[in-house]
Amino acid sequence: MKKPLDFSLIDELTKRTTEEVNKIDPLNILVVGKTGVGKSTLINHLFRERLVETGVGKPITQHLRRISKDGVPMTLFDTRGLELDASVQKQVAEEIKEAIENLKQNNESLDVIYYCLSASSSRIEEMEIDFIQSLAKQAPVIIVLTQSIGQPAKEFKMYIETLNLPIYSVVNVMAKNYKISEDIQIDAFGLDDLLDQSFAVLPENRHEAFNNAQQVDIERKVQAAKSWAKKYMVTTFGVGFTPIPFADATVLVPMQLGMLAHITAIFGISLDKSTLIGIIGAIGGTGGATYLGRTLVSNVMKFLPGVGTAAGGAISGLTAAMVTSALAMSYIEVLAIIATQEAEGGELDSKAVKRIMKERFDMRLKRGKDDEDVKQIVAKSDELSFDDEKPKRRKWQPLKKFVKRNRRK
Ligand SMILES: Nc1nc2c(ncn2[C@@H]2O[C@H](COP(=O)(O)OP(=O)(O)O)[C@@H](O)[C@H]2O)c(=O)[nH]1
Ligand SMILES: [Mg+2]
Repeated sequence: MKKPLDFSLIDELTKRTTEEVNKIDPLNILVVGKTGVGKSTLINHLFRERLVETGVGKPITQHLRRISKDGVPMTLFDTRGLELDASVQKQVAEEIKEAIENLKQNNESLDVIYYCLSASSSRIEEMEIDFIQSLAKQAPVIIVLTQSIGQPAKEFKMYIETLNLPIYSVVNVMAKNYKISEDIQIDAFGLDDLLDQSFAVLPENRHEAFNNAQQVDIERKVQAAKSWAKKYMVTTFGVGFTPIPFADATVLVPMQLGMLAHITAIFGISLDKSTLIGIIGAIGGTGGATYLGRTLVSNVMKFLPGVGTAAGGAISGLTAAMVTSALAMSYIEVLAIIATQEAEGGELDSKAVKRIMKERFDMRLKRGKDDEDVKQIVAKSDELSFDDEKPKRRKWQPLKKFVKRNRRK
């Protein structure tokens, strides 16, 4: 009889990813603007997963809706009714004030306000000017000129800048390709600019959440994840790393899972089970930690035949760093491919994901010490070893204990 498939590693990875995302300081964004200006379109293109449709939208007051989604460390507040008469507008303003008070009571804050004006109308009312002025007292305001087309939109931006409003900036945006006729279209633009302005205005401790939620600059996600992963490997496999006998190599697997979970959270992507099965399957299978650990080790021996004998049957810090780095870097590259495809609205081919993961992983293992990322990790680790070693040594204790505790009997 066939053994039932064991997906415990995948479940563990998913669970730990959720824990990692929950550790990120969440972000609160208010999106203001009249109905039809393009708030929903903006949100759906700036952030991943088409939040407006797939997120949980809760009306918190008559004109304010709170949108959030598990796995995305961000809450959006969407307004409605601003196009109605003055009394409704006043009410919207009151409700926003109330919502901000509530956030404060929960030790949260409103981090940025996107005030949307349609560039095609090229008009800003007295009431909106007053409203922007009062909002600016609550949080930094970026004015987003939606559906911006050509010179008139640029001129509208310049006009608003002359008003000397207490805002952070004005940005021209076309969030989604705009079809004028069968063969003429205006390509989407400006979201990258809005992203830059947002990072610039957000406090440092909100950058991680914002980078997780955005889908405009995938390279930025890649850089953040890679940079964390390299630091992690330096501290884990650097000075003081105790070589682990091959037979005990499976103790690396829980650590590596923790690393992948952290990477997934920094990157900001939701992976369904089948995609994860493809990725983990590509590097050695999902059949539990022991199996994966052994496969990883036999992979090392296959690609780096010298390693086994030279290290005396043990995995040195360098070898551990090589395997783990190959795992981390190829994982991040695959996430980038998936995220790009998702942002473009394409379908994900899980077979291709599996193939790419395997290709990248094998390629990095083959490069071994010559891999650029491994070189950086080694260099950084050498730097550390010249420092005062005593306090650093203490850092390795947890890993040593961990290895001991998990050593197979
Ligand atoms: N092509 C294109 N259409 C847009 C854009 N922004 C808004 N629209 C269109 O304008 C209409 C209203 O947009 P919506 O996002 O629902 O506005 P909201 O009421 O402010 O949320 C929809 O038909 C959108 O497709 C854009 O950047 N590009
Ligand atoms: Mg809407």
